[in-house]
Amino acid sequence: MEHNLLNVSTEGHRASVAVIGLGYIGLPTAAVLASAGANVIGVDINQETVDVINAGRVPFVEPDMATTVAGVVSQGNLRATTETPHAEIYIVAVPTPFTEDKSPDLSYIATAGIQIAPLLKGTELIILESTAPPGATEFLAETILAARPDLTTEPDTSHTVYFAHCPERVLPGRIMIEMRTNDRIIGTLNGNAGERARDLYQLFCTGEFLMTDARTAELSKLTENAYRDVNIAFANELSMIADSLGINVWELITLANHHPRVNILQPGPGVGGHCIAVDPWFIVATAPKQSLLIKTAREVNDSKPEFIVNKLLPQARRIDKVKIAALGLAFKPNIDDLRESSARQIVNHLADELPSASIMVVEPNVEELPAELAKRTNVVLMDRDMAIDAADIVILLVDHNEFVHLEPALLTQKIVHDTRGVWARD
Ligand code: SAJ
Repeated sequence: MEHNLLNVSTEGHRASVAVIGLGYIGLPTAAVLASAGANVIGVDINQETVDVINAGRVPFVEPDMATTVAGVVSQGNLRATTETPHAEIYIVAVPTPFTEDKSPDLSYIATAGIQIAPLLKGTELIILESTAPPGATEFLAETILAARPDLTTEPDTSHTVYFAHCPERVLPGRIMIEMRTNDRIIGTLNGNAGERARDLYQLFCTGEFLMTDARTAELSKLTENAYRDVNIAFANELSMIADSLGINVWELITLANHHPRVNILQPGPGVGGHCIAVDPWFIVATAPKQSLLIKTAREVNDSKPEFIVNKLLPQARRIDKVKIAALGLAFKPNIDDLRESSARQIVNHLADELPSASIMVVEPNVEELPAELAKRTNVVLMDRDMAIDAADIVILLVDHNEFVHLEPALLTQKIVHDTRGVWARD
């Protein structure tokens, strides 16, 4: 039976949904909604992104997304545009970066609001999906109402616009699965916005729907990522303690994790990605006096790339024209996402410190180096075996499958730094 949301418009057509921002969350959301039968218009400022999608292709790698996008575009259920259209439901999935001083930058949310405002007729539902500090949904509503004083958030009038916050919690690499199966938190700002949002997500999501207010929904999303950041910081701090004592941290954690109530995460070269390395700062910015542990955890994780570089430099400086194979550039295994990547930071730092070195980057998930590395004369992108063969020092930065299942003989007579504990567990 077709869900009634697909028929809610007064003309008897399927409800139109505009997804603003076709990035790592907006595009899969638009695709999954369209594959559930909704009439979806994706909006992005980047003409190239729009063209690629309209051609049925994808602008970034995410398992299983390409086939879904190709299908919904060819069926006409998803089309992309740079012009914000009128829609009955808007999903705002724009970036929320932080500024130099680590405070949240809500300018993309403001711009989305300013573009939507003139199109509204009343009764539309606007869902903020972007991860944002408590109060951001109110900020979006205020931005729109400031531009359209004839509209209101008072429920049940023909001029009411409805607002909800529905944070996404999908894991990059598993987005197409988790989008359909994860539980979803839905925060209502006014009226029945939450119920309407739930009806929409129920088109494709089989998870449980957890209803709350917008501010609690905003803070829950940040809490989840801060929780993970604090736990990774514990592992990273342990790795630095163990190093100072000459103890193998991987063995240490394996032993401690045999305790029935201990479950320590894995240390690494730092915390990357655009979520865990960013979101806890939104809590710190909102309640600075109360978030001492969360702030310290961020600092511990942010200090880890430099710790790794400082371990490697003295060895590298002892070798004339040293050759370093740097395995991995993504922020985590088996994806091509280089955002806030610690591996990338480490390679840049090494390249700064070792001008006469040859740094051979191996990243099987990208075809070219990011611009800041491509322009360096001492960094090249290379095939795995060739790089390792030529290297004096091998540093494992990302546990991509290609590196985990490496022939151990390749590493004999190399100086090896394993930041992920893939080869160094024993
Ligand atoms: N990492 C470690 N050690 C670990 C686990 C992770 O060093 O034991 C590192 C990873 O290598 C990576 C970083 O942490 O650099 C983050 O990776 P992740 O896999 O923990 O998380 P993300 O950033 O890919 O996705 C997170 C998820 N949040 C939680 O698990 C609480 C995901 O569910 C969210 O939807 C996503 O953030 C988001 O968009 O906010």
